[in-house]
Amino acid sequence: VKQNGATLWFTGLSASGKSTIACALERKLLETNIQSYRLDGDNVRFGLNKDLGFTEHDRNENIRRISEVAKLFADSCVIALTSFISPYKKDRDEARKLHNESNLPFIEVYVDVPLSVAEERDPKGLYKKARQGLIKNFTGIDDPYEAPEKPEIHINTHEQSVEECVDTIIEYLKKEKII
Ligand code: GGZ
Repeated sequence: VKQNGATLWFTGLSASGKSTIACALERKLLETNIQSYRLDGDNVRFGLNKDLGFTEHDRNENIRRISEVAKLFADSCVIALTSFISPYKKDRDEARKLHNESNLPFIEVYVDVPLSVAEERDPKGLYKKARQGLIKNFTGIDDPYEAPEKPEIHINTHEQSVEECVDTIIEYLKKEKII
């Protein structure tokens, strides 16, 4: 199957649903033989970026490296799905610029959810630890999250099902003739 590459850049709080949606999207794309590759904390922060933590400087560098890797995937005609909090607007804009310079589509997907909902989900108990002061610089608690102002796609995992979110993204990709 001949396909064009692109990067779908998911951004949102911890427990917003970025990875869940990227995972479901990957499955859906596979059904139509479209190749995608997911980059997330599990395969990046434990390897390529294992030297990085969660200071502002380290998050900047985390996102910078991920942007470069995503660009390479997109350049090889794969759809890169990145699921990182990427809390700083500047870093996401740099990622976008990098893709623009190579004429590769960059689609920012804002996975929006109220902090209270993310905190209630708390699948790993990290919000609780952050509230107790056991984890410092936790996004949304004592570290910033700069919400995208004009994301290409804005989904709300609080009000939409995973299926609906995936359909919204698929529709966008079709409209833009990426798939
Ligand atoms: C935010 C943290 C932190 C701090 C550990 N702040 O829910 P998770 O566990 O699986 O997703 C979070 C992940 C965030 O890593 P990213 O690479 O996406 O962050 S960034 O884009 O800002 O560089 C969370 C866990 O790592 N985690 N400490 N202090 N999330």
